[in-house]
Amino acid sequence: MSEKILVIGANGQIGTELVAALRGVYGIDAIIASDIREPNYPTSKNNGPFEIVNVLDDDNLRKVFIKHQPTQVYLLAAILSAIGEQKPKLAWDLNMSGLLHVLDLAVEFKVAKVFWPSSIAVFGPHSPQFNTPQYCVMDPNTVYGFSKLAGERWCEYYFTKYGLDVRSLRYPGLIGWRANPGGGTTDYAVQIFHEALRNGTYECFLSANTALPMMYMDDAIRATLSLMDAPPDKIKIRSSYNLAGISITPAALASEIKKHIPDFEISFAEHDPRQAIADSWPKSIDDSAAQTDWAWALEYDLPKIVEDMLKNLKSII
Ligand code: AKB
Repeated sequence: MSEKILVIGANGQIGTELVAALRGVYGIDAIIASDIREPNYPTSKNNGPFEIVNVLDDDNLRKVFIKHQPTQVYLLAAILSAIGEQKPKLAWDLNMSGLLHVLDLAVEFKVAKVFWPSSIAVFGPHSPQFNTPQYCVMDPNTVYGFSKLAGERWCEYYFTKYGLDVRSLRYPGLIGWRANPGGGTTDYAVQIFHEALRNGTYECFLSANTALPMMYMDDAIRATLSLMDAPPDKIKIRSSYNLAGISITPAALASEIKKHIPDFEISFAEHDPRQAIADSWPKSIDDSAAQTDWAWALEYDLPKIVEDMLKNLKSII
């Protein structure tokens, strides 16, 4: 069967990279990129079919499904943790209604596979902080976090009730050079590279020893494609899989950057609201279920991430 893959939220940090990766696998015309705005990162690889899509507008979304009859849908449009706290109702509405619109249309149009990203934000202050297991107490206290947790329950429900093949990953903070993150708590881990190269200094909004699970974008894209390629019987978890990455603090990231830019200086802001969000999240994650079920294996450690980020960013900054 020839694939038609609709990527909703294609202009974001993940979408930009995912569209390029999918076009590399399936061909340019098989991937329909879509977003609420025209693309921000018009790289040559990303040029191809594009639609303006507002996931809150059911009619608009339906027209795109009718026109392209997608065989797979990746729904990436979301409001992240930090912006979600500034616009709680909008974050809930976009993250929840957007998902439900897509799940309903996917059932109606008999879409073969759906991908929807969850996050480490589904965990909360009473979840185990170290090596956080797949199943444990979950009491997220951000709108983003509990919208993702509710979304996971909906995904599992659509799989069980309607047989929809929906798959999901709990992404850690993602570090990539091709596109910037927008409005998350882990954004510092991308900003730090830009500022180190531009100014040689960076004021971090999280404290020096705030450990969070982080992953290089190349690993995140590979995880996404291998989850989506796995035979359905290998996908034992239909809510969302833990994905660990590596546990990184701002201090450790800065000291690795200093190995390449010896004059780089980091300072730390006091009283940033994102600190409380970071403190409520796990410091490290157990992703043994992903390793067992669909053979997940991480490639990028901290030195490799820093080397690759600096090499690539230098060529575009
Ligand atoms: C955020 O910081 O909000 C996101 C996430 C961890 O899901 N990057």
